[in-house]
Amino acid sequence: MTHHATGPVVLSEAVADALAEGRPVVALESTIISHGFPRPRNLEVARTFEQTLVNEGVTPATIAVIDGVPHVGLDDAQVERIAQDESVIKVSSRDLGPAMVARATGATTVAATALLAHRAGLRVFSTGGLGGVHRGASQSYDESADLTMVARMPITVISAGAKSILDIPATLERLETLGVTVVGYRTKHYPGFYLSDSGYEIDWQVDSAEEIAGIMAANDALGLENAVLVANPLPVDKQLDPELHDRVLAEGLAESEQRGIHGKEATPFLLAWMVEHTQGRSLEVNIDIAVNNIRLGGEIARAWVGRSA
Ligand code: PSU
Ligand code: MN
Repeated sequence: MTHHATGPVVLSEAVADALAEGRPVVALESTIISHGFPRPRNLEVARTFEQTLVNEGVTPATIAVIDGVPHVGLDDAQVERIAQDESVIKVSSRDLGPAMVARATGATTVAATALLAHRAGLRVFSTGGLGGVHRGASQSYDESADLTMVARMPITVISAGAKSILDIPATLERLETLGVTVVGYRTKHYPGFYLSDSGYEIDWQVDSAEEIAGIMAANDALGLENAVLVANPLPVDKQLDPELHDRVLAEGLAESEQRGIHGKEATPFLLAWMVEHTQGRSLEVNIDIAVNNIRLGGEIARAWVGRSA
């Protein structure tokens, strides 16, 4: 593969060409692949994510650190490695420097992906659920670096809200403090990841990809450098059964507290707990969430390049 470097960041040929020709590109993170979904299903899922974009004429840019080099756009062998190699580490933005020096291979979180996507010149990034403030954070101080990073990166991030394993109202308060633009796609109800509605309201509703591209342009024109967070709920008939969700999540939170799970293990532990104790139903919902966000990301990326054309 021909490589195109922007500083230390290497772009795949497909991504570099799409950018040069003004075609739409959507960034995808890789922690969701390595640490969010169980093996071996995660490889099929990673391919589905990319194919969803390709089918709509959008270039996927899956982002990861391979042997110490940050890559924007992976080839098949690199996607396989992220999905299959158990030694792949979880890399947040603060881990990028050490991972590069150690020549490590790591999957990037929302924080690290947003940073690398921005450095590569991408404007749209789809994920499943954003990291946020963990429950009990007033004691543990556990708050995802996703929040502070999206406050600093002018990129549009499509998610189904913050993961319901988190403290949602606290996360919304932090997003407000940090000056992150939050809009609901066709709703004012902030979604709850596995659930279509977290029970909390947001101020702005947008109804089209064009409207979102307009908000991006308006923020740019003002010199704002924060992300636009697009909260995209799953349709109610596709959400996880709320009763099952609440029960299994409560058990998982108690278990993680008892085992003293913390730091970067907290989110993967709770996601895996949900998969195991919902007999895999949370996994199917998580895939639907991500695909739904990737589709919308594709539409927004198209609207964005359409504006500047
Ligand atoms: N969304 C998913 N599954 C995931 C994640 C997001 O559907 O596994 C990952 C993202 O990479 C996000 C990370 O950045 O969880 C948050 O981890 P932490 O809470 O440790 O910051
Ligand atoms: Mn954390």
